[in-house]
Amino acid sequence: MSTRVTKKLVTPFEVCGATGAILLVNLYDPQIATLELFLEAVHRAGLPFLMVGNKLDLVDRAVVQSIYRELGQDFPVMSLLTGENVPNVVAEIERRFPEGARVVVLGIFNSGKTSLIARLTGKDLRIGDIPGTTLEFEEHEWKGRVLIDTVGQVIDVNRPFMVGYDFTGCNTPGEMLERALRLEAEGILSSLVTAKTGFLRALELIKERLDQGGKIVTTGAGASALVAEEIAGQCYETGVPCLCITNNMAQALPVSFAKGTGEEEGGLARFIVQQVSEKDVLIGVSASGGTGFVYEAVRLAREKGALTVAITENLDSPLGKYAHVVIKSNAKPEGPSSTRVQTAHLAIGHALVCILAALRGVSAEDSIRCMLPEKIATKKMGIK
Ligand SMILES: Nc1nc2c(ncn2[C@@H]2O[C@H](COP(=O)(O)OP(=O)(O)O)[C@@H](O)[C@H]2O)c(=O)[nH]1
Ligand SMILES: [Mg+2]
Repeated sequence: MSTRVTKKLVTPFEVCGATGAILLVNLYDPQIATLELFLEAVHRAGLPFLMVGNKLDLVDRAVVQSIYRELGQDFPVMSLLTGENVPNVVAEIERRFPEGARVVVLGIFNSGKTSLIARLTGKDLRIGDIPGTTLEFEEHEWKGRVLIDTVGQVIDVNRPFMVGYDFTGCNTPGEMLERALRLEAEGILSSLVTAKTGFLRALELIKERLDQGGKIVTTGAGASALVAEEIAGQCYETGVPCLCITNNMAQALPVSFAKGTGEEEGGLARFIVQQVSEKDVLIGVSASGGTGFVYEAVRLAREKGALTVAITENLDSPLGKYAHVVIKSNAKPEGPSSTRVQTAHLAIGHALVCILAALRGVSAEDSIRCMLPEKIATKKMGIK
């Protein structure tokens, strides 16, 4: 895996002619696996670099210590929002990278790369919490140096296969199959730690809502729509009242007449929330946490008094921010590959529904009753 990822990252280093790198760590959602790959790439490229933690305002010292432990090193931490320790970090950047340096600013999305460059240069740059706000390399002059802003997800576009699995070293389809299934399984297992607290909390709160007569509504787009449908399907099979509304079938929904059904449609979010009462639970699924109608529906449902649960890989995203409870997967080492994330989300969804069923005392027989095919006598053709 490292070889491919190094290539993925080294290529842009070459393209932008970097002579140094700043690696920003989002202390609130560090995504250690991705950081390790960034680190490895920087080392392989032989670039002098400085790692800096940002968003110190959102975490306590114990979290910082555990990130140090996981990454095997200490580094300065700051908050670009409150300004805490920023002057020291700026001085360190100046010391580490001499005049004439071309410094590439790396880090996952939302770690504050653009915010740091804006802070240093005093420029008014486009900053946002939606993944993909910065999409191109952008150069900014700063005290005789050049700071290069990057995308949180750096991909070697010269490679034919930029999503999915890394088949480096696999010679046969059989080996590829083994690699693929192992990667999928790893994605599920590495989600255990990040998902557990949110999962248990969500379970408890959802059970409460169901006991009080509420229902579950699930939503998502694209592959996450499939996850949302699967959760709803499993709910049905275990006797939990559940509805799934995604943008896939939205053309058939009343909302399509008036408001549109795209991922960015507020009308779709409002339509979903119309079906959610304050007694209900809305589960929003989004790998990135940045799918428009999904996080907006969650925000509105929460306003309405419903319980809102997010299943996402990215805690530091609009969906992560708006949901009462976040079940965070940790399946994605890097890149836009979403196979592992979807698989992990499916596993989390299955676990959620099955554990709920177990806690509510649903027996195998009850469940089979929900699944039994049943024919209903119907009128004969032509008889009115
Ligand atoms: N709480 C908090 N938010 C921050 C901090 N620094 C940046 N942000 C916010 O994080 C989001 C992402 O920032 P941005 O600079 O666009 O990140 P990038 O994707 O790495 O370029 C924005 O909403 C910023 O306002 C910080 O220190 N604390
Ligand atoms: Mg940016």
